[in-house]
Amino acid sequence: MTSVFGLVLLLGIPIVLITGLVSYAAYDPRLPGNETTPERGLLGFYLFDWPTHPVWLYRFTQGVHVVLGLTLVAVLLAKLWSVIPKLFAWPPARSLAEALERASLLLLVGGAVFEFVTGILNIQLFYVFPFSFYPAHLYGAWIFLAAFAVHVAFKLPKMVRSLRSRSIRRELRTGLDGTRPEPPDPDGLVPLRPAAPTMSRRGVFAFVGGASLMMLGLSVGQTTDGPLRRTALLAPHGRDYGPGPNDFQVNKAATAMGVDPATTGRDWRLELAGPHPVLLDRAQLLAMPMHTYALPIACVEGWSTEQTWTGVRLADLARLAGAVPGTADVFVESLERGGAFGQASLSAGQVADPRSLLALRVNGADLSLDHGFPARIMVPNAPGVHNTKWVRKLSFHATAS
Ligand SMILES: Nc1nc2c(c(=O)[nH]1)N[C@H]1C(S)=C(S)[C@@H](COP(=O)(O)O)O[C@H]1N2
Ligand SMILES: [Mo]
Repeated sequence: MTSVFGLVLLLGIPIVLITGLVSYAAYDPRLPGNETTPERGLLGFYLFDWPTHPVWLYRFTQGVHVVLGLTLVAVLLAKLWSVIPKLFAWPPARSLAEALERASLLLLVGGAVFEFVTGILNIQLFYVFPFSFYPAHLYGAWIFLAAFAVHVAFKLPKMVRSLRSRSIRRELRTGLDGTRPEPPDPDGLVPLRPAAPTMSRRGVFAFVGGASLMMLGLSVGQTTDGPLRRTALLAPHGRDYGPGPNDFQVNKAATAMGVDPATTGRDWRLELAGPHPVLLDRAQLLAMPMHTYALPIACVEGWSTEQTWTGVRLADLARLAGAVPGTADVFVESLERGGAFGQASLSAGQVADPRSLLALRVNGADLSLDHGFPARIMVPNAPGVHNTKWVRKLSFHATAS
């Protein structure tokens, strides 16, 4: 039974790890203002510039990261439960190899629990831990990854052997009456004098599998648009967000982020910094060539939604400020005071993509204040957190190569 849970985790956890590291890369941590993990050193490596094609990629990878992570919670708990006697094994080690293995278990179990707990607290926006989520979740992931690799190296042969030792099909046909305790094993996982079984193995699988499917079913809807979205009962955000065309998910409301509505009115100006600094009001922006694209907002918390945005191309704004699209990245600053996401950098490739907008309207209406009025960034395939709302200033810099 432990091996079956182990196999499911062996298939699932690498996907959660890889999509998580992909998400880190999608933040483009090399660019100024995107750095959320100081002193990351080698652990902050990434191998490629985050692309703007296909537009749904981050929506997909981050949806998988969060939804699959939630789905695996029950399997992880069942796996830990099934090996709990090992936790208390005494003496702690009889050989150096065993000492190494047990030390790796501490990091394995600690790392897994830490990653799942911080991840779930984060998607619930429940910041009870006294440290910053991003560096902690990243560093925790590397520790967990190392311990996971050691554990797989130690246990893979045993897992294969025990999976081969009996027929899964026969096990699934065996009810409580036919359930027999495991024969004693050299590892001491099996009780020496087991009580009569109260549950069949297939019953345990049905229970754990059912719990996993329930988690999946109640959270996958938040990655879709359409009727399925209403089924995402485990998604923490509310369901009504604003009037008509603006009625879709809001991450952080304007008042919550200290955006003074007075600063978004007539006196608002967009500041363009670059070789030729420019100041524009909203009417001047609306007089520029407008472009409309359907682009998703894909939050690191797993939820995503595609809406139709209208605005000015970032490339046009770059040219207006005297920069050359394709050779300049941009540092975006918002009106927000105090929030962590009031500024972000976009790469030269993101600025140059014709679908990258300073959006003024959504679904045919002006942006609502909560969706970023007077203007917000919308970049294809960018993590939601880089679609800065309430934009105040864009600074174009020649990209360091
Ligand atoms: N200025 C500012 N922009 C921001 C944020 C913020 O907190 N402040 N949140 C970001 C995050 S994390 C996401 S997922 C998107 C959500 O956009 P929405 O609230 O319009 O759905 O906005 C992004 N833009
Ligand atoms: Mo987000």
